[in-house]
Amino acid sequence: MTTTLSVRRIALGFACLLGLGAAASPAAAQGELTVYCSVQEEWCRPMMQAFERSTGIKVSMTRKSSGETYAQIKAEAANPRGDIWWGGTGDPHLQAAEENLSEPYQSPALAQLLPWARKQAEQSGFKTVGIYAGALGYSYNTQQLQRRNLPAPACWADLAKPEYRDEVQVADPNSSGTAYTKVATLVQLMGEDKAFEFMRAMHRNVNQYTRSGAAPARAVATGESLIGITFLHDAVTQAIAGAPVKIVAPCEGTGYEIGSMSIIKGARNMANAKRFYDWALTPEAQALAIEANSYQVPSNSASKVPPQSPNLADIKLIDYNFAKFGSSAERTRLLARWDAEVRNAPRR
Ligand code: S7P
Repeated sequence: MTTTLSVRRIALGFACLLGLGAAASPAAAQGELTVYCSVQEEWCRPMMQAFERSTGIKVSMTRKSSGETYAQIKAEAANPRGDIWWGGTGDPHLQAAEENLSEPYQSPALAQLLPWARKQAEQSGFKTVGIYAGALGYSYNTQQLQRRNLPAPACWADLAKPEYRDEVQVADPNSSGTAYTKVATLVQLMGEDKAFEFMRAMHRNVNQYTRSGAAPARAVATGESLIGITFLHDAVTQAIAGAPVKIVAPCEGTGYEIGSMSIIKGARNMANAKRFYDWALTPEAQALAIEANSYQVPSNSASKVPPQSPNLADIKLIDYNFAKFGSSAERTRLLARWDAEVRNAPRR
């Protein structure tokens, strides 16, 4: 169209006058991408750098926990600032999908994904997709355990015992996807009222509700907390770094996450968001996890599962109901109940 063309010519003229045409880098030529990243910073950074290197697209990345990122995307819905949300537990991605905060997309790579990752896409109307999986559990510091002459915990039920007063750390489920997975897991294992009774009893043993889900694994590694509830792969990262930690898949059984990725509805850089999406599902991109000491099970069937990853087949996993616990009504209701009955419960 003439108007557009003439505007472009004028803009080009100005760019040449200012010398911008000659100075433009290949990255600028390829445009930009804003990524909200919900895995650990140590994995977010190399992932974005590798995408920039392979495409020339300039990435601006913000790292936040899963619940916080969901809340940010919701708050920005009228004027979206992010293009793609990569990583973080699946439930808030599913809630975003239901609330029409994410864009449907069927990547050509879908066919290469493992069934659980494809199912995550199908049940959200292709508004999110599985990128990795990992089981929930806890770790404890073996030196501290010995020093305090305490018995080794092996079950969820142990974490409410009086001998572990002030010894348990876990994140706040409002900010953290890991901690919401814990709430949903206990509800599915015990029934809702019993699970809340258990969480109120365990509350007396909690020394801190952290913002980030993986922080308790680091606190266990340094001996700051005896026990930390996290995904097992986050505790593996600490064990491999040499920390004196023992990793526990609770005896009653446990839940798991399907770490997910979603394109944000109204993304300003939609084409680049789809490019990132396709790239992030390749075995080459998924292999970057191991280099960043992240030991989730990757979703592409051709990706190598790190030998250090907890073997999901050896863990008593529940049949986690992602449709129910990732629904807007259920997640909102359970978080409100947790705030009212657990967070604010007396500790003595
Ligand atoms: O990267 C490790 C990991 O455990 O972090 C993600 C988690 O959602 C981020 O932490 P929050 O609990 O703070 O939301 C997991 O998806 C991932 O496996």
